[in-house]
Amino acid sequence: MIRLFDRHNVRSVKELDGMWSFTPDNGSGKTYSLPVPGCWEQHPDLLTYRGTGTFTRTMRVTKDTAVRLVFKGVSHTADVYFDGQKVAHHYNAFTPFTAEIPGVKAGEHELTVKVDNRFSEASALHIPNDYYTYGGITRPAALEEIDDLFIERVHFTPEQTGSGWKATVELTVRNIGAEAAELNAQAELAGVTLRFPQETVPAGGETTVCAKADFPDVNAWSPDAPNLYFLRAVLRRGETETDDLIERVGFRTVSWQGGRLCVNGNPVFLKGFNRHEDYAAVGCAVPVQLMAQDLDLMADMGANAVRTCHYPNDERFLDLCDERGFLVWEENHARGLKLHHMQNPNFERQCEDCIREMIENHYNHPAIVIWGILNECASDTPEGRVMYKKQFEQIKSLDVTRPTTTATCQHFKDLCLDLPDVVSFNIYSGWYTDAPIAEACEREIEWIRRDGGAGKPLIVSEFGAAAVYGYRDPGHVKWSEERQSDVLDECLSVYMNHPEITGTFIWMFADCRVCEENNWFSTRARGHNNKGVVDEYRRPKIAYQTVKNHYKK
Ligand code: ADA
Repeated sequence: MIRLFDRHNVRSVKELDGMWSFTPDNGSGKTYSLPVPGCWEQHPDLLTYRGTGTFTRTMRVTKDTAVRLVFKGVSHTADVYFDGQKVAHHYNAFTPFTAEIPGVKAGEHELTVKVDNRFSEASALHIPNDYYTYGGITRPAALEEIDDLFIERVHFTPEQTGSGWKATVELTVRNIGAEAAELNAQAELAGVTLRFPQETVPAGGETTVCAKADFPDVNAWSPDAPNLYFLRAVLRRGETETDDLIERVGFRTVSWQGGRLCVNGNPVFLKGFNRHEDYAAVGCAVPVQLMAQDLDLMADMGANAVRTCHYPNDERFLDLCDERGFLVWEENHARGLKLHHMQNPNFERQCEDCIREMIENHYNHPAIVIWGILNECASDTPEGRVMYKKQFEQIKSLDVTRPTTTATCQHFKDLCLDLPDVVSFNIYSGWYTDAPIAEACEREIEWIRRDGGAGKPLIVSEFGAAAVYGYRDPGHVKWSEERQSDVLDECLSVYMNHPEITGTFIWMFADCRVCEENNWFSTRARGHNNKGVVDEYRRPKIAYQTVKNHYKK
């Protein structure tokens, strides 16, 4: 299942989920049958395989047509071949990509995806880290049969007026044919028809057209009432519908003023969790039933927000958040990069691609209320500041309707606090330092206000403590469930009652696997980051109830 709703009535879509053949380049000479979506680490021979390999399958095209291959995530580098011809190259496990092929004949065709999950200079963002970089076609894939003129994307921007809502719909149409084509498009939303200006789309080019309308009678989307509407854009030739795209949207605004984050003008306090896409046995290829369970567990504890640390998430998870009114901080892919990592010659381009792919694809999710970048990177250096600034500017060039942020750990030396709309800080009082939690928080906020963050909403984006599931200790020593619970109890009492804080994101929801390389093994018992309030099987630790006592209030 690629999304939680049908995206087309006209365009034919066949999901490529199922068993593919996989040959790793590990000299074993073996070929496996592996699931897509899936991580190859689920196979006993490949539990720790870091390398390259080739996925293949055949697929049937039903008529002579153009086709579009959709990959929602391949970890981490993909080279895609259609009948032996290279049609796409893509880097980054966490963003979708497509390949369009005109003039395909009806019948059987071969699809080959070469996948690489190695660490090297070619990969600036996937490095040995405090989460695992898996291998495989880890998110769904699909084969679409398309007209040469097709809808690339639709962006919906709502605006609150005195009496109701207005919206702007931008439609981007691509022409992969050999001749210019006339664009004749309209969209339906909440009983209103939006007509787009007629334009000519050049051969091999794309055109964006725009339409606006009033929606006096719709119900707003909010955390308490997550009302969603289908927006269906259609292309026509004469009376015939030649292509369509369905989005699911919500009428809501996000604003940030007076030190608060507001949805539809109403201040919200974000009771959040940091969540990695990771689950025992299935790795990062988390099936939708487990995504739903994660949200059920978070909601059971009283949370209303989730941070997609440290990369863009599977769209089905975002769909679930839209449906449940869960507020999302989504961020680009970068964790703990030092200046020398940021000076990798591929860094800027790979970040730019990631930000563009994230925003273009996720723009319509009402649940997303913050865009984040560069968690705990070199924001304490002048060179780093230039890169932070550029990335914030890129976000604003793609979306002015949401605030930006970055989670800093450069306490008292960050040079970027003036750049984002919301200031967020990661602070591990009670775990990495024994500083009294309230005092450390006060010092931090005083510094933020002084050094560029005055007047901005403030979020504690990470705090917590590790506990090995099942390890109980009457002395509440570090690594025990009791100690984790004590730390979270005190942190939540302080942060949630602080008048200047507008959100708390617990580090973290569930334990996740980490890389062994780069010495992570020495501080990460069991090869896991153990700061989850549930373990990697979602078994609750003592802290589960503690968090509930605070978030459910
Ligand atoms: C950081 C980082 C997280 C995680 C955490 C920890 O703040 O942003 O990814 O590594 O620390 O567990 O120490």
